[in-house]
Amino acid sequence: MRLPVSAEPTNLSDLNDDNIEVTHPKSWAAGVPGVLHSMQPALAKMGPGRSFKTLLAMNQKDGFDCMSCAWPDPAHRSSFEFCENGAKAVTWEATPVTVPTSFWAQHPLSELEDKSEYWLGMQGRLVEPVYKPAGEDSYRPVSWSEAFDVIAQTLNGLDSPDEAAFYTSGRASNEAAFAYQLFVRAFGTNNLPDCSNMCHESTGWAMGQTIGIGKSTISYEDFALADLIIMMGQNPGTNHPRMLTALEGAKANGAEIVAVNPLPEAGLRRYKNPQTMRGVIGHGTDIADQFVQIRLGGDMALLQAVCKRVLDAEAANPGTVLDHAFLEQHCVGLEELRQHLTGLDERAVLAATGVRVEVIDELAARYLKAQRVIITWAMGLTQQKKAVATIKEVINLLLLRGNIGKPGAGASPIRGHSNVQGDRTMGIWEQMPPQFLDALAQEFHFNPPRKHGVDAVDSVRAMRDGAIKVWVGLGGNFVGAVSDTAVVEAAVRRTALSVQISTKLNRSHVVTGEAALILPTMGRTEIDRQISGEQFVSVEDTVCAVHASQGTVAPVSPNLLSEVAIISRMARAVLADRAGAADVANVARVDWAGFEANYDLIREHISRVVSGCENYNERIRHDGGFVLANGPRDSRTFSTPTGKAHLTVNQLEHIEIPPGRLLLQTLRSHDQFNTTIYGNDDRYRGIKKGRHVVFINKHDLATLGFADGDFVDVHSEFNDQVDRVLRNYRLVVYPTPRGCAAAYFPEANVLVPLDSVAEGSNTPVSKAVVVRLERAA
Ligand SMILES: Nc1nc2c(c(=O)[nH]1)N[C@H]1C(S)=C(S)[C@@H](COP(=O)(O)OP(=O)(O)OC[C@H]3O[C@@H](n4cnc5c(=O)[nH]c(N)nc54)[C@H](O)[C@@H]3O)O[C@H]1N2
Ligand SMILES: Nc1nc2c(c(=O)[nH]1)N[C@H]1C(S)=C(S)[C@@H](COP(=O)(O)OP(=O)(O)OC[C@H]3O[C@@H](n4cnc5c(=O)[nH]c(N)nc54)[C@H](O)[C@@H]3O)O[C@H]1N2
Ligand SMILES: [Mo]
Repeated sequence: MRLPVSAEPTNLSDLNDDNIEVTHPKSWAAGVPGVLHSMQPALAKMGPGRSFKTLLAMNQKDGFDCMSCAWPDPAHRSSFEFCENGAKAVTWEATPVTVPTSFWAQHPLSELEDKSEYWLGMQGRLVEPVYKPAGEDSYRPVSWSEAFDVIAQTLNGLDSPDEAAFYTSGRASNEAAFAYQLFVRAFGTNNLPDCSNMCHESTGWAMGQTIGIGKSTISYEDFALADLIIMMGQNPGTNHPRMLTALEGAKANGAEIVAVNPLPEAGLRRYKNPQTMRGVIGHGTDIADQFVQIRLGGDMALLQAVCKRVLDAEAANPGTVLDHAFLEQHCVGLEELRQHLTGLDERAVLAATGVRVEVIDELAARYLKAQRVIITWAMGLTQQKKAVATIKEVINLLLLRGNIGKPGAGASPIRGHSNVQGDRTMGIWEQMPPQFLDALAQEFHFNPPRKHGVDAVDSVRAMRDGAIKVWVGLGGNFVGAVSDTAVVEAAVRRTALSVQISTKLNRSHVVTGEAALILPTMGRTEIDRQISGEQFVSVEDTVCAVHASQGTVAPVSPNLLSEVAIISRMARAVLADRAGAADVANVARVDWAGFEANYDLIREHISRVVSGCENYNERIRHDGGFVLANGPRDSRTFSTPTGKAHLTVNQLEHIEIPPGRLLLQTLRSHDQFNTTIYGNDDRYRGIKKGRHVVFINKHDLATLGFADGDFVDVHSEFNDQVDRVLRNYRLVVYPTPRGCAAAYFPEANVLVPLDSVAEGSNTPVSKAVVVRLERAA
């Protein structure tokens, strides 16, 4: 099929931050208006053929995996298994608009630097490799082989392989991720930071240390079997819209649902399912039976208070409340936890949570009544200073009544990027365990480095200090996504070379090293034809199900390479020159050209290296793929040092808000995917035509002497002398708890100090920034 290729980006004139419109927040999410709304731009730009080829193939067994989140597909899929935001993601990628060759000469970097993420993304798909030599202000088109030569020369000219870092964003397929980490480790470093460092890293540590695995202990079917689902720190109506269908199903089976969130998010309240008549014309389903409107960072206190009530109930009626058989056989630490919680300061709990005692009692009563409980969570829990400890409290609460490893119960982090979990399984981590490295060594006959690499925050520090000189990004937009924008921008500019493997332009292409390369790649919607025929890739969703994904539309340009092809060619170019070392020669001799020609060859290696992926090529071809083994879920096996699940004691702590200050969370609007801005509206929160807003409680407005609609400068306060500020933000009165404000990321990353990180996971504290408001000049 020949595609209509146009150089015309979207008209940007209707995006105007000076005319922000504010209406009432919505109380319901999704529904047919949402889906229809989302189809309009797709139909208009792609034409009906390309639209339907993508939208109808999304999440189908022979189609591609939607890249908008890691929510799983039900076994029985309707022909419409997609949501508004999935449709936006697909439309954004499958657009036939491309960046023309003339663009690069017309737009020097000094000009592109002032463009917004929205403008950059709207220029269209990248279709040719471009290079910005050191000292020049513009990119210019280069051939693929020139691009790989630049990378090989620069990497091989470094004093140590640890002077380079290789980032991964969670859209890379399992095949790309596996090939990438092999290349990086053969090159000689574990510097493999990834988006997960900024996302669910706290989850990985908390779950790993308590139950021996950093992944969800439930499967999709468990939602239908649960009788209580507690959703913490998550906005599914925008970020995991298909989850609402599972919640609706759970409710139909009698489950109760509790939402714990500072904001009354639309999807937590009512859901109109576009796939049912009730959703089309009816009132929809009321989702939450209880809404716990918690203060930012108050979850640890809430969870401890509920655990305490569970233990008190047991003390009042010994032998009837806790799951004694489970605790005795599978857990350690009960006595210490009991001791610790005896001294729980209830006043501290009320101060931290900001909720009334009856609200906590009600939640505890629901928990005690339920036989099968699922707790889900996302960024509201993970991006906190005490995130790891808080998630350990989630595990405590579940363990007390045996809610792990039985049907309809478990701990379920809801992951963000559609393959962020799979990338980890494939070895994208700066500190993969020795078993993985041993298997890699055995398979490829080389000595992978053992020294841990840098994560996201530490890689910024290393670039800032001149210790990392080359940055390679497999997807993503690190400059836009990580905290402390001014620091990361200066850090990246210090490097000798930055390389981005990308589908579309973003901030990481315009804030660069001295020299810079952009390598354009195919997206997941596109047909990936290689010498041996059409390829598929594989991905893992948030409940550990691994399945195939295959594009359905022609690539936007014949000049594009797949991610696997780019990585294979990069590996060949770089490793050939390093093959002096005998063990590197072994990896240089690996059939990289074969990897590119036929992804089955990569999967053969995966099946021998990655535990749980045995017979990968065969099992990935099963209808719907396969589910990875999971000790806690399948057999209540906990691979901790004791072989038991650990109840843990965590010291209660919450952030005191100094007088006259607010605690600010940074979150996503309905019109964005991370740093990708689809539009300037946040429909469910009632915001139109602008993103420069601060949501604030009406009492705080009065106390601080402001009015709704006032414009302010937002200064963050941290124990360093740096003034971090966002200028000219409109105050919007909003039902957020007192003392708790909110603004959109990525803009608000300016305010998040690099050194403000979660204890134990090094994740930026994006959900609790102390700020001061000043009237805008
Ligand atoms: N359409 C769309 N889908 C996406 C994404 C996207 O940007 N757009 N991003 C993807 C990615 S990578 C991820 S990680 C996920 C993110 O999914 P979410 O975690 O839902 O994303 P956020 O917008 O960060 O929302 C955080 C939620 O936590 C709440 N919260 C904040 N602080 C606290 C707290 O202290 N306690 C509690 N209990 N709640 C709190 C906020 O009010 C908000 O509802 O979504 C994925 N899916
Ligand atoms: N303040 C604050 N900061 C945050 C967060 C927050 O809540 N608050 N959330 C954090 C979280 S949860 C995450 S996951 C990170 C996200 O960090 P990243 O994953 O680095 O950022 P994205 O915005 O998802 O990356 C978008 C870019 O990926 C590229 N891309 C899209 N599809 C493909 C593809 O198929 N292949 C390739 N190679 N490239 C592709 C496009 O060029 C696009 O511009 O941000 C984190 N930063
Ligand atoms: Mo994420």
